[in-house]
Amino acid sequence: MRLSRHFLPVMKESPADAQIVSHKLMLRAGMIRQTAAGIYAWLPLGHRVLRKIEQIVREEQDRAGAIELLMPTIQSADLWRQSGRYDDYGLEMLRIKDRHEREILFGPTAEEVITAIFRDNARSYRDLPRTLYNIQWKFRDEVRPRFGVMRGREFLMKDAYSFDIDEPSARKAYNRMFVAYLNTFSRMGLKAVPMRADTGPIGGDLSHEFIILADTGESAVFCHKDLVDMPAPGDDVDWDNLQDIFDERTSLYAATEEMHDEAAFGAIPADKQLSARGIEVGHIFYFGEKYSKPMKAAVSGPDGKDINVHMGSYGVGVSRLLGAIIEASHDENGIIWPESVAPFDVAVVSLRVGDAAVDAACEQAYKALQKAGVDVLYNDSDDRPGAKFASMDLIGIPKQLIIGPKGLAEGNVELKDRATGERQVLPLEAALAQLTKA
Ligand code: 5CA
Repeated sequence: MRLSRHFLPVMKESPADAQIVSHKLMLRAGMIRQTAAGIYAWLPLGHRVLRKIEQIVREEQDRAGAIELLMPTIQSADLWRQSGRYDDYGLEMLRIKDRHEREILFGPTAEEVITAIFRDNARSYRDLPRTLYNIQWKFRDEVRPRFGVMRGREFLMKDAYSFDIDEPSARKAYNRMFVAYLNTFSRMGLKAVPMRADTGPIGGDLSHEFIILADTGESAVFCHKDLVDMPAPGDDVDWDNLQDIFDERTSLYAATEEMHDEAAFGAIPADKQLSARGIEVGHIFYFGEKYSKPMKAAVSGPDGKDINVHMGSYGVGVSRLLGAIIEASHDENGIIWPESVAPFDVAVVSLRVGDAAVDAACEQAYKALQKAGVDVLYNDSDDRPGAKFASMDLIGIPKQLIIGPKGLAEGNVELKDRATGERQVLPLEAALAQLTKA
């Protein structure tokens, strides 16, 4: 992508209406623009990162055996009457009437829709177990939308739903999502701690929130320090037998404010007690027959008798994750993207556009990197070098390949690492060899 043809409206100053660093940086880096309270347009740079995050979430769902589908954003109120949640859900639900005065709504979550789909299309115990997921926009009319994409009204969520014959089988599905979540967040460079959580309007009695520790987090959380640095399990696990991993991760104390037990927390050795603030990036629930019973989602068992399916639901805040990653990874100059979610892998920065040697070297680098499958942003704008450095640091591309007339005269370019600030001076070929090695 050539910057001269891109749409990247970066801002020098911090916008006054943004309170936390991730919101400020997303606005300054030209990633999002608010179009109404809690509603954002995703500009090209933000959209690229959103897609990368979504893809990691998707790959880890697939690995855990979940199957992707796509449900609509608009749902019928009738379905919510079947589960009994229509009146209970309250003001957060955006209720709409169509031209025939029929009641519809913009989905805040999709338990009802998926339960109806499963009910109407699954017949027997042989259709179980299944976990279905989609990545779709949700709307919640939050009282106080704030902190940019962290608490939006419209936001992108991955929501998965599991269907099982009984509770032991449903717990296996829960454990699979539990492990998939640890792997998902770890691939984004995040340390997520699973914590016992309140189930709120979704229901059920088993639930974990996945929390990223950050001072700007909206929830107060309490946990054993050893949980924070536990590495993710990885994909080399037996997906049907994850109980040991689940037990290992849940035996140490970890709870959100609503579930906090001061006595149990006090029993942890004092130097291991961690009381912090956190960002909820995922939330998983097991609620058994809460929806299947009122909505009559049953399958015939081996003996021909109907059995209500046991269900769980599993959410990831895909758009919220952009904010969470930036909160966890930035410095005074801007965002530091982990390579896995960076909008581009490399920025080629020309220090003198119009200089024949510089232009030729930049073109050569740009083409070679593109050919090697590297996502590259070619900064061929006519900004001054200082402004270019500042904007490339601000948008957080992991590697900057800086090409100027002085260096080239000596046969060199500069390769800068955004995270460490480390700079190497080396011939272009050597720099390209480093950037294209797998
Ligand atoms: N049906 C369940 C699981 S699919 C559910 O809706 N769970 S939830 O309410 O906890 O939402 C799932 C995730 O969406 C949360 O963990 C959070 O990361 C994200 N989320 C929730 N509300 C918002 C919001 N207003 N803005 C951005 N992300 C949000």
